[in-house]
Amino acid sequence: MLLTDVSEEVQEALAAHRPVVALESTIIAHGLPRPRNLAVAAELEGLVRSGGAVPATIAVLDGRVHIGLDKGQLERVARDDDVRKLGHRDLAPALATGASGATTVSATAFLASRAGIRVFATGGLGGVHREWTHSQDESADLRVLAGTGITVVCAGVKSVLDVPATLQRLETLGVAIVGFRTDRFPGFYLTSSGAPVDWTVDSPEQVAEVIHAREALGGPESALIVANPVAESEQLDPALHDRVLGEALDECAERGITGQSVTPFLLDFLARRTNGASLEANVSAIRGNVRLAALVAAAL
Ligand code: PSU
Ligand code: MN
Repeated sequence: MLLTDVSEEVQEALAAHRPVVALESTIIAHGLPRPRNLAVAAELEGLVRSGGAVPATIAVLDGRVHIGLDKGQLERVARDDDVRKLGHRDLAPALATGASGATTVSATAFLASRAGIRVFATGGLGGVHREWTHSQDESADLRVLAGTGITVVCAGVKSVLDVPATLQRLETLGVAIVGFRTDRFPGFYLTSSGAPVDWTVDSPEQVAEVIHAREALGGPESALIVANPVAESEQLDPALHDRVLGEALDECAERGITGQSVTPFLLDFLARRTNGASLEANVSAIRGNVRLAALVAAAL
C-alpha cells in the first residue's frame, strides 16, 4: 500500500499467514487518560503476543500510515498533543498535509483490512448517539463496518449511545453480530445492554468457523462483530453508570460540545465522576477483547 509503512514483524507474519491482530490508536490517544494510556497500549500488545498473535497497532505519523508501531511511535501516540483523532474520511487529508493522528474504529478497520489483517480488537464501537433526531450524530464507524469484511472483537457499542438504535442501524447495514458466550448484547462498561443478540458462539474456533463460512460464501462484505462482554465482576456498577451518564449527557449539551469531541468528553466525564471505576471497566473490557481476538486470529 502506498503512503504506508508496515512494520517488519507484521509484514513477516502476514506473508507467513501467521495470526495478526489490528489495534486502534484513538483509544490510546483520546480514550484513556495519560499516563495510564501508554501503559495500557503496551499491555494490550503484550496480551496479543501471549495469545500467540502479532499486534499491529495502527496510527498516522507525519503523513504516513503505520501498521505496527515501535516503542517510540507508541509513545508519540500516547503523549503528543498534536496527535489528532482520525476517522476514515480524515485519512487522505492527514496524509496529504503531513499530519499525525490516532485512528478510530472506522479508519483502523479500513487500513487493517487493506493490509490483509482479518481480526481487529477494540473497546466499544461508535454508533447512533442519543438525541440523534436532533443532532444527527452517528459514528462513521457504522458505515465503514458495513463495507469492510473484517472481524471486530468489541464489548458492544459505547453505552453513552442509543444502543437499540445502533443495533437497528447495524441490522439495516447488514453487519452481523455474534455474542461470545452470551445471548445479550454487551453494554461496554456493563456486562449487558439488555438487548438480545441473534447468534451466540462458544469458542474462538467457532468464530473462526463463521469467518470461514462467509469466506466460502463470498460474502457479505461487511464486518463481523464479535460482541464480548466484560466480566460481571469487572463491570461498572449499573446504577452508578446510569446516574453519572445522565449528568455527562446534560453537561455535554450545556457546553455545546459536538462532533468528534463528544465521545472523548463523555468517556472522560465518566472516568472522573466515577473516581476511575468506569476506566477500570473500560480497560477490563479492552483486555478481554484483545485476548479473544488473538485466539480467534490463531484459530483462523
Ligand atoms: N472505544 C473505547 N474508547 C474509545 C473509542 C472506542 O473504549 O476512545 C473510540 C473509537 O476509536 C471509536 C471512536 O471509533 O471512539 C468513535 O468516535 P465517534 O463517536 O466520534 O465516531
Ligand atoms: Mn460522532
